[in-house]
Amino acid sequence: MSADGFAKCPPPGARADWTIDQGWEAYTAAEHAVWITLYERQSAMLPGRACEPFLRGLEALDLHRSGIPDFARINAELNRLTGWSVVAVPGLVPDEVFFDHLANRRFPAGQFIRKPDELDYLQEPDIFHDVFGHVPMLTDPVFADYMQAYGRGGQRAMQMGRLHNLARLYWYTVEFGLLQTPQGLRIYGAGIVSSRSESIFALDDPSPNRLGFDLERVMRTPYRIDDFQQVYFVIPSLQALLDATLQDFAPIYRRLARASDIGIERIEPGDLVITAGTQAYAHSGAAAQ
Ligand code: HBI
Ligand code: FE
Repeated sequence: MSADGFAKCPPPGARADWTIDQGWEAYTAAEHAVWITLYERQSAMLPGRACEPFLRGLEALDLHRSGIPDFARINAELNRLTGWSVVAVPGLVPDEVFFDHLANRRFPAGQFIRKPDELDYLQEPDIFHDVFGHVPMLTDPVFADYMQAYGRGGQRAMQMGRLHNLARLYWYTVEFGLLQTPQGLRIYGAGIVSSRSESIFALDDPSPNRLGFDLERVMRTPYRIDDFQQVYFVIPSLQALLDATLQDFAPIYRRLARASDIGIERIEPGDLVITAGTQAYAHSGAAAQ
């Protein structure tokens, strides 16, 4: 095992880059039914909540047609739109492997699907989170470039010992990001769009803070992996998000080495406050301990 808890070698049956065959023919009717249940639940609630690029991507890839999507089919369209493709992996892969795929416009997606009795709870990202949650945004040319930039930045962050800072950027954008639009706040983060309860909480609940996105501020903010977020960061546009990554991160990492983290509930003097949350949910017994 390496420091991040992963074996250095791919598991038996996986290739050197940790990819496996999707094995689409082997999914059972029960597994397809789980996809369809989740798809119908989420797609019904997302109009007016998810951003337009996500909803357009979902349509363009026709993700619901026959249950769990066949990567060969969606890759034909995804490749045509932005040059990205989806590759199957057994589960979480080591950071450097993950970054290498993203830097080459390949999104590693879990091959397995959650069980019918755990529709809302997941320890490792499955095919529904990865494909329904992440892949629609990869049809947007600007977001597609952002994900690649993140992959390229990963190697650099590891060399400089600042991976935890870069991982926060991923968390608060790719997983839990909100977008400001003329019609109001919309979701683009995969962790939100793939969750029934968080796609309501993130937009409507008075508990969390919603703050304007600032790259360095985000990199100083820890996150929670066990429950709804206590703070969401709002980007003014996908282009602004991409632009923020088109700079040398080395000076930022040097400043971060001397800066302290910002408490997860804090609102700082320089923050653009969209919602000052009550934190009622986080402080109630309902939150995970
Ligand atoms: N592997 N399959 C998979 N999916 C992820 O989202 C993922 C991963 N390995 C590492 C990782 N994410 C993160 O730790 C990095 O983004 C920092
Ligand atoms: Fe994810």
